[in-house]
Amino acid sequence: MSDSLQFLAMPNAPLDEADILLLPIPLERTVSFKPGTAEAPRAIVETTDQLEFYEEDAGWSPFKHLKISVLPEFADDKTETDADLHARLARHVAALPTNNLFIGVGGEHSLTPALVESRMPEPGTVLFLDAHGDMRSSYEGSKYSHACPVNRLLAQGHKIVMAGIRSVYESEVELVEKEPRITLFLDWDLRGKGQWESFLQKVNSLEGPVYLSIDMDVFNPAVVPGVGTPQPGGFFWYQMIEVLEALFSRKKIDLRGVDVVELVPEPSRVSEMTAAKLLLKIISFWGAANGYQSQPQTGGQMQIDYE
Ligand SMILES: [Mn+2]
Repeated sequence: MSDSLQFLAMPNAPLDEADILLLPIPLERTVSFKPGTAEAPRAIVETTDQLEFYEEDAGWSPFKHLKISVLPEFADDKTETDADLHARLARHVAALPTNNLFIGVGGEHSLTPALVESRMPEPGTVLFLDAHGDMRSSYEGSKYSHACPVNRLLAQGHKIVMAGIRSVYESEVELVEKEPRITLFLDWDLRGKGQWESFLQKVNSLEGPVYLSIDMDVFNPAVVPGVGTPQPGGFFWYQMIEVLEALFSRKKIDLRGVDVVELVPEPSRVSEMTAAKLLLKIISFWGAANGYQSQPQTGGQMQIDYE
C-alpha cells in the first residue's frame, strides 16, 4: 500500500510546515477478541473524505488556517520482537517535528506508551478513555499486550486520569487502590449524582504536559459497534464532546499528543465515521484553543477546490 492517505482530500503539507501530524499505525499483534484493527487507520482516514470542512461546535473551518500531513503508515512486517517494534515506533515518533499537534491512529492500544515516551519524556498526565482497565503487568505472555499500556505509562512516571472504565480485573482494582498516580472514574460511577461534572472539572483542571489516549471502546457499542473488545455501557457522542470541551476550554493546554485506537472497521461504517469526526473535533478544538482563527488563511482547504 504505497498510495498516500489524505485527510479530507487535502494535499499533505511538508513535514516542517504541518500544524497537524497524523501517523497511521496499523499495529495488530495482541488483540484478543475481534480482529481487524490493522485496517482501521486506512478506513478512518479514507472516511474523512465524507466530512465537511466546517466544524459546527467551534464554529469555524479549521483547515482554512491549518495544514495537515498524513504520514506514511508505520509498518509492521511481523519480523521484529515486540520490544524492538515498540522501540522503533518510539524512535520514529521522536524524530518528528514537535511544533504541531501529533495524532496517532491505531491499531491496538499497546502503541500508546511508545508515543507518550517520545512526545512527553518528562512526567505528565495521560487522559486515558477506555472501557477496560488496561493495567495488567503482562497478558498472554507479553507486557506489550493491548491489555497492559497503563502499567507501562506508570513506569514512565506519568499520572493517569482514566474514565469510561467498565471492565476490570480484581488485581487492577487493587492497583488503583494503592497507586496514588491513578485517578479512576469508573463508568458506573459517572452515572451518580454530580459525578460527570466532577470528572469534567478534573479534565478542565489538568496542568502541565497532557497526552490524550482514546480507545474507541470507551463509546457505547450502539455509537461505535466496530471495536476489538466491545463492552455495554460507555460514552455517547455528546459526552465525548463535553470531555473535549473541558480539555480545550482553558487556553494554552500543553497537549503533547493524541491517539485514537482499537477501532475495527465494520459494514455500516458508522464506527469509522465517528472516529473520523472525532479527529476533526480534536483538530478544530486544538486549533481554536491555540488561536489559529486569527492566523492567515493558508491552510490545506485553501489549496483545493472544495465546493
Ligand atoms: Mn484499551
